[in-house]
Amino acid sequence: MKKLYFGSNLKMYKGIQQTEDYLKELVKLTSDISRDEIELFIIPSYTSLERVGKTIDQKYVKLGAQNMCWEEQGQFTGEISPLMLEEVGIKLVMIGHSERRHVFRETDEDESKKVRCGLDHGFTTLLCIGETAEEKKYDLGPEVLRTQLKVGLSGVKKEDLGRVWVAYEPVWSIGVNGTPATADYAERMHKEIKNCLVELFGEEGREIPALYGGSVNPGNAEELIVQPSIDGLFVGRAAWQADKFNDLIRMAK
Ligand code: G2H
Repeated sequence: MKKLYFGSNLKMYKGIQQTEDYLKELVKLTSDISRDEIELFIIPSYTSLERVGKTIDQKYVKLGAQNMCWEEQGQFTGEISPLMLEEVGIKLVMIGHSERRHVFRETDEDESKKVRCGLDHGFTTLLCIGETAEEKKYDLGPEVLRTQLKVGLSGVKKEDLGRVWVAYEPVWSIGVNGTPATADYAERMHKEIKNCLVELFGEEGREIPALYGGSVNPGNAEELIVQPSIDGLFVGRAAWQADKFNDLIRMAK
């Protein structure tokens, strides 16, 4: 049975105490689920990381950061250093979320430097990719994903592969105004992703976990997760209450 990945990005929601309460409840509710079968991860606010890094056992839920600078220190006002993230003990860093790319104008080149830096600092590095509605309209999704993967992962070496994850999050599917991808469309894009990963890294590339994200909800989680090229679900709104996320995981696993 293949291992499944379930995670949530808390975006700019939940303060320190709320995050800790949420994580404690989630760990408790999912305590009977084998971590060999599912990998659970949560990406909260930076300000919560120090507290939950101490109070939450990452054997049960990996903790991640929502972004990171590619330099260790320097004149980078407002950025967060990999050394600062190491200090709080997180295991994972997310790079290139659609909101970073589209609201904060990050480029594939930026994501590439961040991915390399995340790996150099020992983090599992989750690269997010996805096409816009306009690109989808002209069926440019596969081409866009290929570019984002080729540039974003250009610094990745074979020995890093166990620590690279990819999330496919079509921009048009994200958030309150998003429409979830159909299972067929998501599978088609995930197949393209897997093929591209094999071109880049050989057969081992196929083992890189590829997660689907974008308006995942209790109504579509199961049909998405059973697709052969989808290894996990990256959930936003539908995961922000621990009991709801627990139900969704159990429905899908
Ligand atoms: C996309 C997604 C979470 P939502 O960011 O990965 O959010 O599920 O709320 O569309």
